[in-house]
Amino acid sequence: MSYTRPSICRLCHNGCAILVEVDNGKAVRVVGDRDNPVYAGYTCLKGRQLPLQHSHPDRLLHSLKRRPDGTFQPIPVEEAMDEIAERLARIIDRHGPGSVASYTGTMGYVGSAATGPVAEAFMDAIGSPMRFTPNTIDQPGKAIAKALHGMWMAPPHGFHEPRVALLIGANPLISHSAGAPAGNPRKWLKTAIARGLKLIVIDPRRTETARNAFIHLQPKPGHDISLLASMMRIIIDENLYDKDFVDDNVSGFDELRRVVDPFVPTEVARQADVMVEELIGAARLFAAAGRGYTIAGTGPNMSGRGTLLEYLILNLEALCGHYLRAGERVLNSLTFMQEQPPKAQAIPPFPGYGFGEQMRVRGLGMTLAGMPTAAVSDEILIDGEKQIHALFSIGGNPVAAWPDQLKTIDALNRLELLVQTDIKISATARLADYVIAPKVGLETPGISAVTELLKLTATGIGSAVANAQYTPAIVQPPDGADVVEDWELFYGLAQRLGLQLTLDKLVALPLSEAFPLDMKNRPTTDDLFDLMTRQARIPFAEIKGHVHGAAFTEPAVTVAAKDPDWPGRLELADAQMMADLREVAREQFDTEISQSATGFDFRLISRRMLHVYNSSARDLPGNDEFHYNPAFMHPADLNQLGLTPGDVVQIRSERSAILGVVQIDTSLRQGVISMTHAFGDAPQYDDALGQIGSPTGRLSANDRDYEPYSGQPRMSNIPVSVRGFTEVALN
Ligand SMILES: Nc1nc2c(c(=O)[nH]1)N[C@H]1C(S)=C(S)[C@@H](COP(=O)(O)OP(=O)(O)OC[C@H]3O[C@@H](n4cnc5c(=O)[nH]c(N)nc54)[C@H](O)[C@@H]3O)O[C@H]1N2
Ligand SMILES: Nc1nc2c(c(=O)[nH]1)N[C@H]1C(S)=C(S)[C@@H](COP(=O)(O)OP(=O)(O)OC[C@H]3O[C@@H](n4cnc5c(=O)[nH]c(N)nc54)[C@H](O)[C@@H]3O)O[C@H]1N2
Ligand code: SF4
Ligand SMILES: [Mo]
Repeated sequence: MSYTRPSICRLCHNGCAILVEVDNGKAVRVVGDRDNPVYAGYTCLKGRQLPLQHSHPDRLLHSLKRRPDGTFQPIPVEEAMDEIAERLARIIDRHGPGSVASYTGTMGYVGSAATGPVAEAFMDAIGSPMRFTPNTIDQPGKAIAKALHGMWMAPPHGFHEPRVALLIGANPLISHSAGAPAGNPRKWLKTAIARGLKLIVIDPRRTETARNAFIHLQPKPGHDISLLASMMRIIIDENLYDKDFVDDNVSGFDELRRVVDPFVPTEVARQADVMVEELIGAARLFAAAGRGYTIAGTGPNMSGRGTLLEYLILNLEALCGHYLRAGERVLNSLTFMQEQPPKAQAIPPFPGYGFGEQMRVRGLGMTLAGMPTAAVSDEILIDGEKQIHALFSIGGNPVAAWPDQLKTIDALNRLELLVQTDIKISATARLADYVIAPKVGLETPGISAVTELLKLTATGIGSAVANAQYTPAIVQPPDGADVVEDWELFYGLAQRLGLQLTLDKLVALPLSEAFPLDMKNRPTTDDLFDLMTRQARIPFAEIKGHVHGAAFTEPAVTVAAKDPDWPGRLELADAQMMADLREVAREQFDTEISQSATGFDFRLISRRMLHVYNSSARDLPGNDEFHYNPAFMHPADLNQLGLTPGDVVQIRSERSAILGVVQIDTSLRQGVISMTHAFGDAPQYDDALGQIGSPTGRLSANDRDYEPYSGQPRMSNIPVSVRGFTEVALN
């Protein structure tokens, strides 16, 4: 029997509306769903390959248990849960609940909206605060800076008729992330530009996105903070800022002007190696536009001082008054959740770090971005109280994605218990005591909540228009498979440990009500969605009624006027941020934290490739060109080193070294190497780099050059040396 069903792609956070052709119970074809108003038929290469992911020969259809000799044996999932529960009880008994940690990775959120909340409920029930996510090794400065700056109680302009967009190290045409709304990024950008949007891009690489820019600044990496500070200096001195907005809603203006004083455009431009006319032009264009947004992506957030970077972005947005005002309509209100009614006034600053649970290392602790993931390996390796002895890694891949790979591997090997949920034997699964085989995308019901919640992280990301969709499971797992949803692992363990789970989140956002789960009769995923959406703005039943998804802009949501005598103001000059900015001026504008070692002539920067999603989708046919992650370099640099495309090089940082296969990229500036992360495996697999690539995370040290608030180490703009390497024969 053959039929076609609408669904949601859950391979990445873009949440495309798709049509799935099912033949004999198997998904055989995926195309974009033209009946969804937001996606209008859009998909990418990865989504169209979903059927291949489901039927992939390497896909795990049974859970695995590691034997003492390191090999795996299949184990029925219920039996695996019996054993894990027993071992967990012993660990908690001996070391306390805080010795159990969870890491919910990208697929723990993107893959299913139910995973995160149930994992959190489990950690609540055992009483451990040690919960980690990729957020603190991604763009943690966004959440922390918002607290230090204060928040506008209505949305920013964002995608609402922008006249200008400043994208700093973000490449939405490939990442479907920072800079363009959920949907078809290329089409959106093209349409916006046709309507008069001026795009400004700051990126050391002339990216797919930068090719559409009105102004592209192509600086050395790591100069974003000085460029932003200089732009603000120009905007203030030329009186280009939004004076009414600043007078009414902002404090710290004079202090900010004093602190940006050293960022003289000619000097900043010289250090960053851009033309001063372009820097001044970008500042003028940005401020004169009236409406718009600024957003930074992963690159600059990983290049040192991410919180300061994000703080300056908020300052620039406030100076230019890029916020919706009283009477304006909000087009992207949440659907699966209620929000505070929008109001044209500011919430003053509140603490963003320095509260809650503390780690034992580097003075790190809880922040508004979450707990510092970059410090987990230390917390496993350092003996004593508060040491982590058990880790649940759910839809994440620490060996591939965490900074300081060698330390991560040491740490995972030291654990008494490592449980990994994974669709394949990933680099992390290889080290696990138990690998739990999950259901994947089309085998599970889904809601598009992850996509819509993204807008809460910053301006210029997430949905432009409220869009919501529900999908039932479209296909059953393959015959004979013994697979569960990720959340069912935690439910099963809680049952065995006699714990009561209470659901109080939608994805990662707190609900105002908590729902105890029935611990006798296992709820369905749909039951969980029902509970999580009790407070939805659009009733869940109504969302379900639109099988292709729909835009829910009615009833209209409008921004209310400021309360009389409201005192709240956005803060431009947080004392700590201004101290940090003064230090950048002293460092001569490069976010150098330690440049002790010499001989590191290149900077390794991050980038994403369309056919992979971190370490997911790497094994799909996808892009025929590269199954590994090339070390892209400028042809002149290759020439100078006497290298030709396809050569193997050794890339060495102060911390460690990896191999790379060089390829030409004329879109790069000289002196940088651009590589995608989350490829490769542990060192003993390095020789396979032609097939599996190399892990750039090995080049980061987690205890040097780290961001003081989130603990995020340098993961882009890493000083490295490059030399030819002949010991590996590629086949
Ligand atoms: N196809 C695909 N899509 C993805 C992912 C994927 O792996 N593949 N990953 C997803 C994830 S987890 C995330 S967080 C998002 C990230 O989404 P983005 O932030 O858009 O990620 P990138 O495409 O890597 O873009 C980062 C850019 O920063 C530039 N850059 C590097 N260092 C610097 C610097 O110091 N300064 C400046 N100005 N630029 C710099 C790089 O050249 C690159 O163009 O993408 C998501 N989407
Ligand atoms: N050097 C460097 N390091 C980086 C970055 C960088 O730019 N440079 N980017 C950082 C960023 S932004 C992020 S978000 C992190 C990502 O960090 P992680 O989230 O830890 O890494 P992923 O590779 O996304 O892990 C996804 C895992 O889930 C598995 N998987 C796939 N589908 C499913 C499913 O349906 N269910 C389950 N249970 N598992 C599934 C995959 O096989 C893989 O093992 O990496 C960070 N690391
Ligand atoms: S952009 Fe993301 S959600 Fe859309 S088809 Fe590609 S992988 Fe799926
Ligand atoms: Mo990310």
